[in-house]
Amino acid sequence: MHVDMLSFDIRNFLSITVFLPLYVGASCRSGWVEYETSCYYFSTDSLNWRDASNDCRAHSSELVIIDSKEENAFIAGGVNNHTGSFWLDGSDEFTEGTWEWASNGEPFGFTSWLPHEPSNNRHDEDCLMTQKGYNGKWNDYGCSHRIKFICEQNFENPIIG
Ligand SMILES: [Ca+2]
Ligand SMILES: [Ca+2]
Repeated sequence: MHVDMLSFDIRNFLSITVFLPLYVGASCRSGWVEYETSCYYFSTDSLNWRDASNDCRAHSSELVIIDSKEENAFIAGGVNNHTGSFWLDGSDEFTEGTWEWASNGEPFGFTSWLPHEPSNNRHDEDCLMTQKGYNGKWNDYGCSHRIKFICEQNFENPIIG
């Protein structure tokens, strides 16, 4: 009886200390960061905006859509932990000056433009980016530049197919 009780306690101990941490850590894939209802990936490689968008889709995600001041602060924090510039999902390539989130066609709600942006410099800046030092502010930039990018996988609106 004493031995049975002991083995039962060990099983409980194992289930709590071994399986619980695995379960808690299972919601985002390795290398992705969880915030609210999404997992985010800060790329290490640099691609143009279209290739970056396709790379996110190949990993069941989209370039990041920033819906709120809080989400923007989270992204700004991540960007400040890296170097370089990062593509976001925003674009005005369909109608110049009308910014939308490309993956769902929704117009911008929350915005966080740098002063004097969007500038559409040289009439050739249709893609949204941010970078370390911008402190969460956004810039429009030429889509063919190769920079890093941020993917978002939203649990509430999962990408199908
Ligand atoms: Ca533009
Ligand atoms: Ca600009």
